[in-house]
Amino acid sequence: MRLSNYFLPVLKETPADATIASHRFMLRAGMVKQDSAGIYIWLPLGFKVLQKIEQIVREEQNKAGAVEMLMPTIQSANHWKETGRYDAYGPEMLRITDRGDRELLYGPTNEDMITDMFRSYVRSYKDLPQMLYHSQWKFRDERRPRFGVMRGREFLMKDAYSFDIDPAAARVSYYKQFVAYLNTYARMGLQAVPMKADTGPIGGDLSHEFLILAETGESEVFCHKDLVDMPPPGYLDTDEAREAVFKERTSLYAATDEMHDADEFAKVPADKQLSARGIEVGHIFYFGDKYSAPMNAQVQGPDGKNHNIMMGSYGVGVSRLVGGIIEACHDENGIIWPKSVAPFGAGIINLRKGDEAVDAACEDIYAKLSAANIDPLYDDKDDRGGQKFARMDLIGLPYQIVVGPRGLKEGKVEVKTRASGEKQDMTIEAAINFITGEFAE
Ligand code: 5CA
Repeated sequence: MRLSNYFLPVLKETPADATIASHRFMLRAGMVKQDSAGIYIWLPLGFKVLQKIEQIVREEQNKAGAVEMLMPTIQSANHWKETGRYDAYGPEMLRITDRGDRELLYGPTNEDMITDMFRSYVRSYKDLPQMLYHSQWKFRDERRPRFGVMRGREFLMKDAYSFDIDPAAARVSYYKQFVAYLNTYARMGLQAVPMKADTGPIGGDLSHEFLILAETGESEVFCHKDLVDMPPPGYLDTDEAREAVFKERTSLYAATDEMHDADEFAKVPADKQLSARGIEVGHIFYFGDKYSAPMNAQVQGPDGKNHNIMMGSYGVGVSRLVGGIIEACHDENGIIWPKSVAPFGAGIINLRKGDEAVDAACEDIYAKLSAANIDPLYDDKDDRGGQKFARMDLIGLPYQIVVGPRGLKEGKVEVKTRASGEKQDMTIEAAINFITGEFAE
């Protein structure tokens, strides 16, 4: 992409109402624009990152055996009345009436709808287990939308739902998602710690939140330090292996403030006690027949009798993660994207537009990085060098290639690694090889 053709409305001033780094940088880097409280327009740069995160989540869900679908944003109130959640959900739910006075709502989650869908097709245990998911916009009329996309009113969530014949089989599904979550966040450069959690309005008795540690996190968390250093499990192909990972991670103390037990925490060796703040980037629930029982969603078992379907649901805060990753990865100059979610792989800075040799070198680099699928952003604007450097640091692409007349005379360009700040002079060929090599890892 050539910056002269792109829509990147970078702001010089720090917006006054943005108190945390991710919110400030998302506004300044032209990633989002607030349209009304907690509702954002995703500008091209922000939308690209959102899609990359969604794609990583999708690939890991598919590996876990979940099948993608799409449910609507607008739901009939009838599903929610049947499960008893219509009144229970309270003012967070945006309730809508259509022209025929039918009650609708903008979905805050989809347990009720998917249980209704599922019961209308599936009758036998032979059709189980099943795991379905979608990424879809949700609406929750939060009392205090804040921190930009971190606590929005409209937000993108990946929600998956599992359907099993009995509680033992349902736990197998839960473990699949548990492992998939650890791998999902690791691919985004994040260390997410699973913590025992309250089930809230979703319900159920087994639940974990996945939190990344950050000073600006909304939740207070307590955990065993070792959990923060454990590597992701990677792809596991047996139920036993997944259960072992679940047991390993949950044997160490980790809880959010609602579930915190000071006496249990005191048993953790003092030098391993970590109390910190965290951002909840995912939440998984096993809730058995909480929805299938009132909805009469049953299948015939091997015993010939009808059984309530045992269910779980599994949410990832896709749009929240854009902010969460920035909280974890930034410095005073701007964002430092992990390679896997960076909106462009590298930036090319032309320091002397109109200079024939510099323009030609930039075009050459642009063509070669594009051909290597690095998806470069070429700053071909007329601005001053200082402005270009500041803008490129702010938007946080992993690598920058700076092309100026002086270096070119010696056949060199400068390659900057955004994360370390390290600068190296190289030939164009070496610069292309270096960057493509970094992405091949
Ligand atoms: N139905 C279940 C799981 S599918 C559910 O709704 N879980 S949840 O309420 O915990 O939401 C799942 C994830 O969505 C949360 O972990 C969080 O990362 C994200 N999320 C929740 N509320 C918001 C919000 N207001 N703004 C941005 N992200 C949110």
